[in-house]
Amino acid sequence: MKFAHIADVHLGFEQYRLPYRADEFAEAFRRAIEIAVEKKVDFILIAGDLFHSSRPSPETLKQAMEMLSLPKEKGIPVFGIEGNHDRTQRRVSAYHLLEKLGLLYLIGLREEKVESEHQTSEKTERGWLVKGVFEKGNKSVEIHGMKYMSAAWLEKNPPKEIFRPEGDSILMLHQGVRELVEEMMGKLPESQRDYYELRLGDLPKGYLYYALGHIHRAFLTSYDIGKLAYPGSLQRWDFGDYELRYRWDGNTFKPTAGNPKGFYIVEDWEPRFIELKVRPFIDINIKADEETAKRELKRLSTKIPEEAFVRLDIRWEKPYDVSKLTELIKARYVYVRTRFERKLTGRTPTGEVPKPEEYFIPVELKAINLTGEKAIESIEEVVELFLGEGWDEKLPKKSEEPERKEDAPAKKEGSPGKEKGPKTQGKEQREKKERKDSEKKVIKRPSKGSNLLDWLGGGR
Ligand SMILES: [Mn+2]
Repeated sequence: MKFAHIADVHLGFEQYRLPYRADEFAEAFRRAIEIAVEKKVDFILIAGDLFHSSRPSPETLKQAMEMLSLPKEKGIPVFGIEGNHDRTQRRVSAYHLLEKLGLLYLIGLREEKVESEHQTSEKTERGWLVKGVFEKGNKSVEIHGMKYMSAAWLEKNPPKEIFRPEGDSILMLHQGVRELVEEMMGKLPESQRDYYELRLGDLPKGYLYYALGHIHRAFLTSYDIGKLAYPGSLQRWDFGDYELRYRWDGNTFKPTAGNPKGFYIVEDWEPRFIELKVRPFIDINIKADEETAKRELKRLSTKIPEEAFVRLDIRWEKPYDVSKLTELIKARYVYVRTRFERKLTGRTPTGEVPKPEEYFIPVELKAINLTGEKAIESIEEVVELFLGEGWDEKLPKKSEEPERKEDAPAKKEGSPGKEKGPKTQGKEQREKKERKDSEKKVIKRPSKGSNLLDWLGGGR
């Protein structure tokens, strides 16, 4: 028995608002399907987030239909579950459409019973549990699973009560598992609940393979008598999902390799990772003055492939024109992020050296950090920021240090350092509004050099 395990395809994702990135996500899926077919797998699993959106465009649907026709022509069944990106609260999702066309068998809890060449249904108190079935010679495999569910739902409906392995079985889920997320990204604070919905022990035992999706980094381990795997996204998700990271140690760049992208082919329950060649993402971190940054980036630029996407993360004490730096890097896309890292020399009325958080209200801090970035997206964000709310906000009193978002671990989807796009503005503003009400006490700003323009002028 041989099968492919693919997840987090994200068809239709125009990453960084670049339409050609959606084509590249589609291309990676096409390659994965072609390889699976070439290697003559018996069936293919898609563990959620085939689509980037629950309402894919006609063009995206057409891509999915074309690519899934390939295994269909060869008589290779494809089993799928919906992920958090492409599930719907309505009765019919894009997956139902693909199923109707005979391109995919949807697994999970459903209102109606489904019986087909590769599906069977069991009545449960939560509805019909539709399972996948594959038979070959005298061997048969059952594929259990369901779409992405919230932590709250899973608490009321433990997977152990829903799923029981029967013979050789696979469990397919699109969820984050706390222990595994922590193994990949480091220990998470108790408050950080949106990275996982399950604990490892919540997974029912006795399955030979746990085909997971949701975490965008490839990861393989064992669980009970089986193997547990996340293939990760087929394309790089963001600059936290880098191919290579160059970190400045004060003197030189230290390179670190990231994780490969691809999927698994599992033969006799033994998974083998199939790497796909995808667009390289390179993350460069530097903290240096303009002259050093220019010299070192020029030296580094010879190592950057032209097709790469590059993030240049600059920490500076005094701003300078970043366009001089981006010119040095010949890459397809360069995203610049700048951050102030400078000791303040001013004094608060009490005579202490203040922290920036005490000096500036959150919206000002944000504007300071964004100014100097030349990427279109950031400029839009700055404009939105200046037009938006938050400017009448008061400084927090000293004891209530505001939460520093930069220090929070990666957002969902396993991605340290995910950029905040303008789309998150609404939410942030709401949060600020809520915070505003709770902050009544105000400290006085130091009289000199305390406004935004003074700060941007630097070098007091
Ligand atoms: Mn995903």
